[in-house]
Formats: sequence, structure tokens, C-alpha cells
Amino acid sequence: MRSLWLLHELDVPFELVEMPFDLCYTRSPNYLEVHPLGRVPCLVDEGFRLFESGAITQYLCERFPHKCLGRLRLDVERFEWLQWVHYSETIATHAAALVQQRLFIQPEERSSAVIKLESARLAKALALIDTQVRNQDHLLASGFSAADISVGYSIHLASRFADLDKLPGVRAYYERLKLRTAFKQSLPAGWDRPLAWLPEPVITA
Ligand SMILES: N[C@@H](CCC(=O)N[C@@H](CS)C(=O)NCC(=O)O)C(=O)O
Repeated sequence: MRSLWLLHELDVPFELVEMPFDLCYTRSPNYLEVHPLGRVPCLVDEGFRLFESGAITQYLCERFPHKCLGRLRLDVERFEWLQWVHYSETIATHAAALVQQRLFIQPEERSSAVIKLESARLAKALALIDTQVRNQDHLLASGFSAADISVGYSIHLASRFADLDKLPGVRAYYERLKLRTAFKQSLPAGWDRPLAWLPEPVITA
């Protein structure tokens, strides 16, 4: 969704290839030629192939600089921009662990210790964003950039697990990002349908 949201913000022509979330498709020989692990996203641009959403973000912002969504070489905010683009994966890693525990792993195989640890680490990772956006609308003082897309998507994912009411800065920031047309365009159909979560685990201690 990060790459898709960015492409919509850039307003450049692209073709989106969707696959069912199913190993028959993601591990098919054809797709393994595109991404060796069979994961998404993957970008193919005039025969050039690139995976890892952070790298795709950097590539697209440099390839299409007209919307100033990147902070290019010599920009004073370049490294701060890179920090937030990649920090988004720190947030997403904890959320992804919770997706596994709640959606894919059967109750008898789940670990309440992992759930507790990952929930706490997710809350802490989001608290840093809360501080950053308390007094400014976006991560960078200069305004909206692709770093907000990267982190915004991670918050979108994390919002299934974290209590954003305890993080008013993050909550307000997420609400601002959700208003963007490109964010809405990148949402998958039926995204707000309740997921078939496995029941809440009982966490002791
Ligand atoms: N760090 C990578 C993560 C790639 C990744 O793990 N993507 C997930 C998205 S849900 C995926 O393809 N999962 C399917 C699988 O592992 O089979 C990125 O940001 O692109």
C-alpha cells in the first residue's frame, strides 16, 4: 500500500498487478522471477526491477521529483527523511508479528509472551512518532513527504493493534493522512470489513 499510495500522490501512470494472498500465486515460478522470496511490493520500471518498499520509495522520489516528496541529495532534511522512511519498517515489524499471532497462527500455537512483547514494542515505537507530530503536521518541518506515506501506512496497519487514543498526536496525524485523496485511492476494496481475527488471546502476568 505504501508504494501504491506514493504512486497515486506522484500522479504518474502505472499498472497495478494484484495477486490473491495465496502461495499458489506469490510463490509461482513466474512471480519468483520478479521477487525471489515471492513477497510484495515489487516495482518494475522499463525492465528495471526493485523490491523492498523503502528502496522503492527512494527510487520513485528520485525518478519523479516533480512533487517534492523526497528530500534529495544536498537537501538539509535528507537524512532525517531517510530515517523516517526506514523507521516505518520498525513500526511495521511489530505490527506484522501481531498479524501473524492474531490472523495466521492457530490459537494453540500462539505465544502470549510474543503478543505481550510485540504490543509493548509497537506502543513504544508509536510513542516516538507521537512526540514528533505533536507540534507539527508532518514528520518533517518542511511539510508532507514520502516519509509520511511510509510511516502513515505503518500506523494504518498498527491501528488494528495499538490504542491510538493513548497517543493523541499519532491519532490526529493519522486522521490528517486519511483525508488525502491518494491514501483513499490506495486502500484495498473492503479494507474496513472486520478481519477474521482469531479470538483475543488471554495474556497473563
Ligand atoms: N521489508 C519488506 C517487507 C516485504 C514483505 O514481507 N511483504 C509482505 C506484505 S504482507 C509479504 O509479501 N508477505 C507475503 C509472504 O511473506 O508470503 C518491504 O517493506 O517491502
